Amino acid sequence: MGLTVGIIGLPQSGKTTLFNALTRAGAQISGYPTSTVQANRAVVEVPDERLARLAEIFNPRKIVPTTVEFVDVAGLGQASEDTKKQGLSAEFIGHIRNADALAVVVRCFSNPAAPHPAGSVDAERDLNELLTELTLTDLATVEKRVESAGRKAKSGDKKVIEELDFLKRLRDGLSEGKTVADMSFSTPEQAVLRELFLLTMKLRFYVVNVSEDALAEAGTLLAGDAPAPEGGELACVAAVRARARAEGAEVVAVSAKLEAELGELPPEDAAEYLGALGLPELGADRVVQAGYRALNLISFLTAGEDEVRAWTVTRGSKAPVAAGKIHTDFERGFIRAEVVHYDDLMADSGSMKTAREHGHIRLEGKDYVVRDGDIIEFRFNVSR
Ligand SMILES: Nc1nc2c(ncn2[C@@H]2O[C@H](COP(=O)(O)OP(=O)(O)O)[C@@H](O)[C@H]2O)c(=O)[nH]1
Ligand SMILES: [Mg+2]
Repeated sequence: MGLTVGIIGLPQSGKTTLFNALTRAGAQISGYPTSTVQANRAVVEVPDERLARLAEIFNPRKIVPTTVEFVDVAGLGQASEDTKKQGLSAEFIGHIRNADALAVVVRCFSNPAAPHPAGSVDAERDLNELLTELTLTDLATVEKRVESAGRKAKSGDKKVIEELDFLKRLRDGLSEGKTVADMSFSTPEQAVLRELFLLTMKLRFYVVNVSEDALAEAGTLLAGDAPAPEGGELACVAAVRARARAEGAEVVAVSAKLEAELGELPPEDAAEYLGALGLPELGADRVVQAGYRALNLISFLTAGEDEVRAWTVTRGSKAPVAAGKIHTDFERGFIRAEVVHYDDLMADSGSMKTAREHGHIRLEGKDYVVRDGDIIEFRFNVSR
């Protein structure tokens, strides 16, 4: 485990509603912005229909999906004059410092019962405000490091002096409105940069929160290249699409309120209701999957009598690294991997015997790059 996605966004954008939809955790939804930094945390299973299919074949004692942790953090967009000068509070940063990616919730729905704090729906404005707050917070983090490095540099330590120069350059860049992505850094500088855990450097993806009625059209708009409609909810969706594409980021549309309501139904009823709305799957599932893609993760699978299970690795990982996810001994004593791809096994009617006859079961060595959907059995020897 250990993957964490921080849900951020302006007040009343639907963060907590989405969190509840994702986790069915029943966290308190506020009808008004709260002034303190609250955080809800929950671990969510990554939906993977392949597990159920494999379970039919292997009859395991248990099925174990892989997981992602979500953290819903309030606190953005409630900037007092102090926050505007100093960035977001240490408490806010503490909650998302260790997040691997940020899910940025943008409000496009209108709801008279829960008005937008700025009085109107405007994605462009909201996105600018969000990014400004994140940048100001990073600037404050860097300022603090400039001060402490400045004190240490008095000793004349060459390494500290270099670090100070770098931190000052970074500070100046950020205060001119540049982002970290706009600047370039040497390898040692990048090492210092990573330790700063800057918020604007985190991988991020966008979640557009739309009304139930606009959900299907929003999905189509996000998937294609249709021009931005003028005004209304879809214009809002198009504005988020433009921003996400400019950043090369993922974007998904959900109706958080609908999702949260569906989450309270038994799964079969929810599926039926979704079908009636003409929607293929829960938006919550798409959010989890977008997080997975944003983090550049893939799943490999293990299957046997004991369990059918999904495991997470970074795309491009080699077989021994994947083995190490299961047990460090597996990585240390890695000999080879017996691999059959899920799609091949299904093409062979789920029969390992047929897969073997068709040459679909491969023996792979330590340089094999694991693919999403590989079903792997590792051969290892711990005494080596
Ligand atoms: N109509 C509509 N209302 C929503 C939607 N998502 C959230 N809301 C409402 O907006 C208000 C704020 O939601 P909340 O999740 O507390 O926002 P947060 O401040 O970002 O955590 C609540 O009254 C929600 O019921 C949505 O998709 N559609
Ligand atoms: Mg909230």
